[in-house]
Amino acid sequence: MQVKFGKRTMVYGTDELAELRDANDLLDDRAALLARLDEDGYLLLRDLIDRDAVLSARQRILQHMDEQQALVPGRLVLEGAMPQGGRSVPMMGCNSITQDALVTRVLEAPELFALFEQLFAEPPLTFDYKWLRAVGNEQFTGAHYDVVYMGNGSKRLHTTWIPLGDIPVEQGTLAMCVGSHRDARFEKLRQTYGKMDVDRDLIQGWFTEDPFDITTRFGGQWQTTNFRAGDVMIFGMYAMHASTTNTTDRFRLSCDVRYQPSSDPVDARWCGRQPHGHLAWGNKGVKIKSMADARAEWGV
Ligand SMILES: O=C(O)CCC(=O)C(=O)O
Repeated sequence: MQVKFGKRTMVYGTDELAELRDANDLLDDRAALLARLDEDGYLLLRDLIDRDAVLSARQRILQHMDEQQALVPGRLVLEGAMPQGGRSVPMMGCNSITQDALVTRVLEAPELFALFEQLFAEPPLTFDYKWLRAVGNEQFTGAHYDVVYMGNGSKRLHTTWIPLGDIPVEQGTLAMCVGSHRDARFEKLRQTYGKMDVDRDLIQGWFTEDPFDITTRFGGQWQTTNFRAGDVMIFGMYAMHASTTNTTDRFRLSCDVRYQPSSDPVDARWCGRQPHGHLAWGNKGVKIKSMADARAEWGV
């Protein structure tokens, strides 16, 4: 099936955009889960969070967007219909919608706490800041490592990507470049781009908008899947990821949240009752170095 990934069209289900594999059969085996995370760079767990809870959170978020007049008036709220040429609606942070009880039930799900306690062999903590997204038509996320945004604390920080609804690939799904977290060909990338912090180094965050720019230079394989409400994806700070492009007329709702062992240092930007967020990056008047210039300096 043809889908859009960044600005390219490619065929999902082939080597250029293959299928993620789930790790559900390993769920009761900590050593096997850790080995899979090390091997693949991610864990896809189907139906981990109670599906009805995810659908209730979705409905609450759509109601909120309706109140903000972000949806098409008169169209069924539950469809998440976006206005013509609909842009993404930012709802990130620690705010009334991310802290709504129905939403918190999912973003700070007991199922996630139990899973991370199993993985870390100690109680986890989660950032208060939540990256809640309603991604609009023709919008996508470029390829990046998360460490450039949130690498000032725990080295064992993990991202959990939560689809808030059933999301087919053409609506904008998370895609992983499998192999990027450990293949030797990515080492120079890890030692250059991977050492950056967007607030300290004032550079663009995305390494590239072109998925093939990664695979032709460094290798790895892009993989994604059709997600269902209840599924989650877990990965570390050095797993290159992006999203496919939303070519539908409905918002793609998802949230990415972070978990780490509670005894590790914490990146203060993302925690507290009113997390500060980025310190300089994205602020008006702050000059940001282009990724093209940075890449020329690094030679990657
Ligand atoms: O949902 C997206 O479009 C991007 C997600 C992401 O970059 C992340 O989970 O770290």
